Amino acid sequence: MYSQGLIGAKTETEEDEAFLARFQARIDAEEKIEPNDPMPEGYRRTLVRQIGQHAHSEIVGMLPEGNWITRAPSLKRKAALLAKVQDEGGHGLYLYCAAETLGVSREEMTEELLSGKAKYSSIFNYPTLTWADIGAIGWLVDGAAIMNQIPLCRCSYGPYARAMIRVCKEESFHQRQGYEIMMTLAGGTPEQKELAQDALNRWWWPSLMMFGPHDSASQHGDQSMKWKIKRFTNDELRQKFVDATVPQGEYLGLTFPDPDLKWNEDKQGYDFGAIDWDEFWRVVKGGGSMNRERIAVRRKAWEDGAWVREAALAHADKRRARREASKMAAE
Ligand code: BYC
Repeated sequence: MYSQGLIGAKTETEEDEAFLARFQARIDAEEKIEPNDPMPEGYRRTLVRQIGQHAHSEIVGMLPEGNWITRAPSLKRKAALLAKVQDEGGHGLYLYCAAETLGVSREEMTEELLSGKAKYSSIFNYPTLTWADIGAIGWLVDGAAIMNQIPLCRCSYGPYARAMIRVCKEESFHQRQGYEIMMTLAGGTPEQKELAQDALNRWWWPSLMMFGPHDSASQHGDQSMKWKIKRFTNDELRQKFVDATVPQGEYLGLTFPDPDLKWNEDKQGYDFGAIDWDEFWRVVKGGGSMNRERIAVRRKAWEDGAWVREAALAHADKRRARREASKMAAE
């Protein structure tokens, strides 16, 4: 089974029944777990995996949209897109910091991303072919991200939960800017409306895949729910997303690429067609049309930035040496 590396996993933790029960009692009492608190090794590893994947997704997620900054149709659109992409860089940094509180370094996490051991969201392996894709990403991809991330503000691990509060506020702006682009295109010329429809057709199913495999195939789901890292299952969040998004698409006058999508009065939600899980796993395992390019671009950025990291460390060393020298002189 393809599985993400678990950086820095300690194997020496002693976790007897009493220790695990005490930890679970804290979780059940809705206490936040903080970096220096005792925690089961599995809890730490699950968080490193999830927060690491989340951070990588934000950073890789800058690429498909960054592709359109120079071609945005107006100064207003360019400024908004630039701000959005910068926000995503910021989200990646908060999340790397949150993961670092669990004893892994950003360098280690980056190496796992570049070597292909660590995953990032499947959605960013699809290409952005037209300007309408920027609207569809904001509306659907950020919309799905918000649906997934609002509950993470109540995650049991304090640093992750607190990072998510600001991330969600910014994602909400991203979703609105995307929907506003879609409204403009859908209310524009027939050609513009056609671009919006084409983008919805291409981004709908990959957006549903963002929530992860069916609950029955979700390896980590049950344990993460028990530890209150996740508050809803993959399928629950996917259903909430469909229910919230379909009326928004109808308001735009667009149609969804799913003949089985229909309102179900009994469950007070939409039924929808089968997801192509073969496509999902192919993309997750590196077979999407953009996987290679995304990693190649990240590798180049990491290598090109080596001198900046070295200079920053040298500068910090110099300042520390100066501070110590002046402290000794004063004594
Ligand atoms: N893509 O047991 P499961 C964003 C993997 S970015 C790739 O259900 P879990 C944004 C999963 O890692 C959005 N892989 O896992 C940025 C596991 O493999 P490993 C990113 C996926 O963790 C810029 C295996 O499948 N958001 O917001 O319980 C612009 C089995 O899955 C995917 C987050 O990362 C996928 N879609 O649940 C715009 C949110 N789905 O690790 C927007 C935080 C599953 O055993 N993450 N896998 O090798 C989560 O909430 C959870 O990790 C997931 C998966 C719901 C994604």
